[in-house]
Amino acid sequence: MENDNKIVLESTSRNGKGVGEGYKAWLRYPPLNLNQAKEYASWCGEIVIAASEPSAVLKNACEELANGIGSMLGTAPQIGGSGKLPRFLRITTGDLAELQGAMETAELEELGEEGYVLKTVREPGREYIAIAGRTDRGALYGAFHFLRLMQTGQSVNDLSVIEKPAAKLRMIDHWDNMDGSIERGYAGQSIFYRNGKFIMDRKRIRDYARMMAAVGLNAISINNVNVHETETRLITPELLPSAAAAADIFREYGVRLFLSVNFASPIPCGGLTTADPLDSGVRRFWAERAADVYRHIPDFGGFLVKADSEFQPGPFTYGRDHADGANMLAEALRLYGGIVIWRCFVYDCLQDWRDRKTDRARAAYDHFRPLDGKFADNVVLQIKNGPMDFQVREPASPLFGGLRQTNQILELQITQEYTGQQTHLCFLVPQWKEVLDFDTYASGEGSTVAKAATGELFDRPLGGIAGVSNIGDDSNWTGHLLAQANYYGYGRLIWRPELTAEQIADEWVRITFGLDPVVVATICRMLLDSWIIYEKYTSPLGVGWMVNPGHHYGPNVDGYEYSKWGTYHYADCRGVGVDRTVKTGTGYTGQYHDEVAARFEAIESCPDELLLFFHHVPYTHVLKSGKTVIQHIYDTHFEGAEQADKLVDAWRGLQGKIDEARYESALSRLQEQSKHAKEWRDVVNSYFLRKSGIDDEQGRTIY
Ligand code: GCV
Repeated sequence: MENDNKIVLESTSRNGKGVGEGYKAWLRYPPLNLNQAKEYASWCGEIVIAASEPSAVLKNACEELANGIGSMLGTAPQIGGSGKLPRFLRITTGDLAELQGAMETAELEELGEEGYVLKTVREPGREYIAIAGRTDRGALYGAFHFLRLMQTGQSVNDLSVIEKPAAKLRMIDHWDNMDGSIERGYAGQSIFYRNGKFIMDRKRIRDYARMMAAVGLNAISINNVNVHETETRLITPELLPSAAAAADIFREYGVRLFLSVNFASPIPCGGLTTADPLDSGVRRFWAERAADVYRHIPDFGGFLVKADSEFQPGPFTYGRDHADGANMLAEALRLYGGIVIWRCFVYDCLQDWRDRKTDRARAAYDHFRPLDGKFADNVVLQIKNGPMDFQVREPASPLFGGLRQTNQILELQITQEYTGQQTHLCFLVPQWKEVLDFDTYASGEGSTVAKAATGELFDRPLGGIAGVSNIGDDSNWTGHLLAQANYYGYGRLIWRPELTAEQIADEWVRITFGLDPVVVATICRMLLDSWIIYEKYTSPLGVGWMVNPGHHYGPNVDGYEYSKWGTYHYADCRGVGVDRTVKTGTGYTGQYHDEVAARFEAIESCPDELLLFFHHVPYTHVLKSGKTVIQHIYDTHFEGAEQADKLVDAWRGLQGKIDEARYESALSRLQEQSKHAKEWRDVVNSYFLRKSGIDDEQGRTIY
């Protein structure tokens, strides 16, 4: 096989904003030390391809291996040899018959379309490491797994690995607009668009596709769910060729392309006067658009839809419900194997504070639970992890476990809208793990969100996880260098939800910064502590918000309290928190299954960290920790700001152990965080001192 696809991972960005190691992210492959290199070199002289007509995906798998190994060992293996060396790598796809006997047959049968095997096979006269998948995508993921072992310094002499992803759909949602901006983006501008057009920076998109494949992601939606005028035309002949060109790049790394669509498209794009889902002209419009999309992108994934949410159009305008809307689109896509991903982020965003019964947290469940069983088989409901909106701490959405006959996808937010906007360090994997492990009790104990989202719990044909991207055209992709860990960690976690946050952090740090034990230990600690540190100096005890409306950065305790968007904490001189109990509040706790409902309903059993999410309590209420609510607020805010300071010190301790550009770039973000954490501390503490009139027991400075 020719090296016709040679990958050169240059450290450049389209706008020339920077060059550096940051661009290479988890595809850095720096030279390895001699000891490690020796072991790997004995296996890596040759890559034998056991496939007669290697697909583009398989060719890329080989290229990744060759380039990664070449960069780490100094010599690239020969691709497409015939196994003349006593040891070699053998990449293969197909029925895996050759591994039967060496591996359990039942396990091999379970591999599915994307699983793979890494196996050291010893035969008389030759030894090889088999990197094998049923499909070329499986082999690609296997190739990246092999590289990961080398990157993290693990032995490959006796491999016997079988892996397959937990979730079928492992998706990234971009909130990129075609003018180049990114809604809730904190890492520069879009890598796809500028001034209403596709940029088609093939190299950057290709590098991005490689990064996705390396962490096992297989689907991408490339435009914002708030679909504006230009983006509405993405499904028309004017823009489809460009979308198809992007799809061509992603396809070669096993990633399917989706588009967010405007529910009202039939009006601006079809010249119709209505977008009523039951109107025959509207149905015809969508059928024609679907046919056209598939002419351009034969493996198109489907439509992602935000409807009747935050002023986006939807079926409500025509007196129809979400099932009518979603099923109409599903019918148009069905013929081609496409799906509709319909978002459940639907709520009344113009609430009135006098109305203590309306509760935004209830909204998704109230809208969608009654429709369970009414959606077509190729519709998937996309549900945000919590009932509100990606706050630093929320309980899991009761829709998980509430929908039994409906496909569902969990939506996480990788971009740090409410968690420090990539200026603050906030490693989100521990938060996501709590979500995935949350027990809904829908079918008794062990009915986790992970099982609900992957379709396992109710044996649904479709399921998965989607994450809102934190990527932009910044030279290091994520703005804050350490925010790369969130993207990486997202991919790894949703492939294998049983991985621990510690394992993922450790892996990312080794891949990104090398194996120096001090570097590994220091950065792992920083990452693993960071979510709790951020939580400490921001909004307390699960109450959320307290940010500046609009851009959502920085403290503003009453920012939403007196705004028409109505997202409340109800702090007054007596107490704080939202009563969401069935007994005296909004009744939200009743949306959970009994075991969970009972735990949240009673103050005694409600976990401290969610107390103010579920209950309105006096400042003198004593937490399980033994502290009063007010003292907890003061203590955590002082501690959090202090710990943010210590993050800077910890990073400074690594000077000289990390290349200067990456060291300096992360340092400046950490310094900014430390300054800003003090602002949070002071604003929140002063607010609650004045509201409650209760002094800090330790007499610290509160303005
Ligand atoms: C894309 C929040 C964000 C919006 C986002 C919305 C959504 O409200 O602030 O920017 O819009 O969630 O998820 O649709």
